Amino acid sequence: MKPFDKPIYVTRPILADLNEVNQELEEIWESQWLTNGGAKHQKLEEELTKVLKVPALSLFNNGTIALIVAIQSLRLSGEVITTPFTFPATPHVLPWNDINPVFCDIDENTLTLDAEKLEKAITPKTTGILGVHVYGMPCNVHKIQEVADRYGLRVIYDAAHAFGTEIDGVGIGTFGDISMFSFHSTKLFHTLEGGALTFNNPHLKPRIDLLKNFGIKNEEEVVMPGINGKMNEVQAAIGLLNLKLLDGERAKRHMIVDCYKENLADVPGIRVFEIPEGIRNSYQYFMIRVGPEFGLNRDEVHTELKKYNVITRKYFYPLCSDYSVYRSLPSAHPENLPVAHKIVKEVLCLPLYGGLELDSVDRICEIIRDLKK
Ligand code: T4K
Repeated sequence: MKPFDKPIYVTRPILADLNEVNQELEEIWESQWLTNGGAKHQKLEEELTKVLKVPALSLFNNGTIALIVAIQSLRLSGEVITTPFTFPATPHVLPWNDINPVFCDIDENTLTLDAEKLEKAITPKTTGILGVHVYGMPCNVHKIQEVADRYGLRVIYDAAHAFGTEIDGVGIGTFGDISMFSFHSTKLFHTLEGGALTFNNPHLKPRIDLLKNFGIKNEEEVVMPGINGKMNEVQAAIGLLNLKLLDGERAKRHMIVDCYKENLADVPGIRVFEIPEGIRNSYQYFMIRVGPEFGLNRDEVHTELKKYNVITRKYFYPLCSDYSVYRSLPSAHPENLPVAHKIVKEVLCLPLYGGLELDSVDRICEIIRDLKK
């Protein structure tokens, strides 16, 4: 099998028609209103509230700042329980709020927080739970809420990968107190860089909007120590254009995922990530697990595929609990996180984006099957 002529990356962004982008830019230039809650920003907030099926939403310049603000807005302190199997941004937002992360193990099937192990991690200092819908797979939201209610804890979800994920038709951004979505260029829906918070309690919006704008209430009053988390008009305009491409992109990714599943179903040692019934997939990543029966381990598959110009990613290796900044925390001890330690050696994200030809997917699968021989 010949290598691909050009690298096949794990993802590629959707790109709006340049003429339409120029038209949007002309409107922005004409208005001379570039940021600070302009018309495009307002329109995108309205549109996304509908698309994500949430009661309220606030846009941000990126997902990480949004998550920092989410924690500020609920006044969390002390300790917050989170998952080690995620992108660095998730635990990092805690020390930025002077909070200690407490790592809890993950569930073997969903790879999200193991809700059954949460209670063991709660101490008198715990104020919240920060779950991650990793690869767009929902956390066990009902059980997590039940534990949170029993102990009076707040629940925040990192839904960076979960744009469009739904549980029985209910938008994923409606669970818990606040959810954060990332609109980074690598995401199914993007605004170049960007993000949003969604929440059920409409009273949170004024506080969140103040926090993302330096705490400025009016020309003469600054009422809280806010930050600059504002999305600008160019980002919002790109978002409005990308919304038009969303359904098409989802449909193409759906076909690609089906093609991978069909091709890899009977390869011993390769396990695909199954989305349970009732869950609408976000099609953000296509992850496989490479088990011992495959013969080659995950790292070897990653290296071999690179020789064919297939650039896969080991999201999310290493575990956050293994970063030098967190390693010494008692909860970061590998004995506390056996499932996460096993999973993180097996996961591999294969290329997934609408522009990927089905022929290329077939070829990638053939390369994987050949590696097995
Ligand atoms: N929470 C979770 C669970 C997250 O996954 C993330 C972000 C966040 C929070 C924070 O949200 P933001 O603050 O970012 O809104 C990428 C993204 O930069 C990051 O946003 C994302 N998660 C993470 C999973 O992936 P890298 O370091 O893997 O990116 P990079 O530059 O290696 O890009 C990956 C591939 O994407 C490239 O090989 C090619 C392609 N690509 C990338 C970019 C930037 C393009 O084709 N075009 C592009 O412009 O982190």
